[in-house]
Amino acid sequence: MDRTRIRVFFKCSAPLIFWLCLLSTFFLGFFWQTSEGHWLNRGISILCETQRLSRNKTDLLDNSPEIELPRMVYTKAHIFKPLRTDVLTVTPWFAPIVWEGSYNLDILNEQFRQKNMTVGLTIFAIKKYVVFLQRFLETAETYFMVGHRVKYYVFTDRPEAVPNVTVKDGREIVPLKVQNYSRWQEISMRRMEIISYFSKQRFINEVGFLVCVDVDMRFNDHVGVEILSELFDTIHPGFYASERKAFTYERRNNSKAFIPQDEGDFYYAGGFFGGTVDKVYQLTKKCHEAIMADKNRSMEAIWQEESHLNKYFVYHKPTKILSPEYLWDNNFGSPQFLKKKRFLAVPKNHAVIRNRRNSHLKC
Ligand code: 4GW
Ligand code: MN
Repeated sequence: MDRTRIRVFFKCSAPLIFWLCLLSTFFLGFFWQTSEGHWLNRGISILCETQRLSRNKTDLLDNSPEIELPRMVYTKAHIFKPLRTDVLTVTPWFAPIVWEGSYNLDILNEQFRQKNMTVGLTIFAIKKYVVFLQRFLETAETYFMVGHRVKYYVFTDRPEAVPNVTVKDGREIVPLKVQNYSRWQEISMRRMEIISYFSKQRFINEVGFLVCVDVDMRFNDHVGVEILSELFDTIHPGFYASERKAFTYERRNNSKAFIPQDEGDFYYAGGFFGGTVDKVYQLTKKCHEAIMADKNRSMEAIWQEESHLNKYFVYHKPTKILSPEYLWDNNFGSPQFLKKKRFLAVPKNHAVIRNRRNSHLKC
């Protein structure tokens, strides 16, 4: 009797049980898919994430380019024979200071060649300063980054006045039109804004390093890959031996360029700095912002963008420093320690070209 009852019960409810099972499987599946908070689900996604991350890192390890030097024969360095004994060749934060005789160019050239990079050189030739272009570019072809790829970015308000200098294979002159400003201080300072803008828009896709220099200059000796590093600047030829108090930093404390008397390492020149595109972008952007902040309070730093650059370097130490060999002016003579004058100021006919500052020429 009981058995038949049970059989009848099952016969009647079997379809119901069947549908119930089907429905619950469906709902379980649905919640499994959607509930991010489910502990099992969370566990699985964490597992996937770590696997994905570690796979990316392994890819990086496997694909990072190897720089391997060929057999090279050269005089080895010697612990008790410093390459230069007369000048400082490293800063207390371990940045090299580049002097003639302190580096092996063959090693550096080979390492750079294997990186397969192009160097961008930015110059500004606004208004009358286009007259400096011909000699600048010709001497750069003889001395600047010889054997490597170079893009000369020439910012000018007169692209038609950029001379047609023939350049070697792998090198190119790129005129870029910019507006001119009526005040020379503005022309000088706006370089920061323009370099930061173009770094983001263009340079980052075209070159590995940027070198940003004045145009009223000529190359007079080798300037090569020994200068390249993440962030570099040149010691100003007027202040290489000066004490801090003699540096012409901005000393008014309401300017963004203000540097207190007891801070600062060197007086850096605004006419020769550079680095990787990202580092030059950060530097020029920050200097431009500081210049604009000053402008909004009707201030202008004593040496315009050079003052802001010096401020930046107090708190963002350069990774390499160029000796005054890389930015010299014959008005400072020919001191013993200066083995080469690689990049020289072209004397300006101030009456014709400009009517400006000479007070840097004190030493
Ligand atoms: C005064 O009349 C002027 S004009 C001061 C700078 C002028 C100027 C500067 C200019 O008319 N056009 C121009 O392109 N520049 C750029 O700014 C040029 O690249 C130049 O090398 C740079 C800095 O000016 P500068 O070489 O005359 O500055 P210092 O004397 O510090 O080297
Ligand atoms: Mn200059």
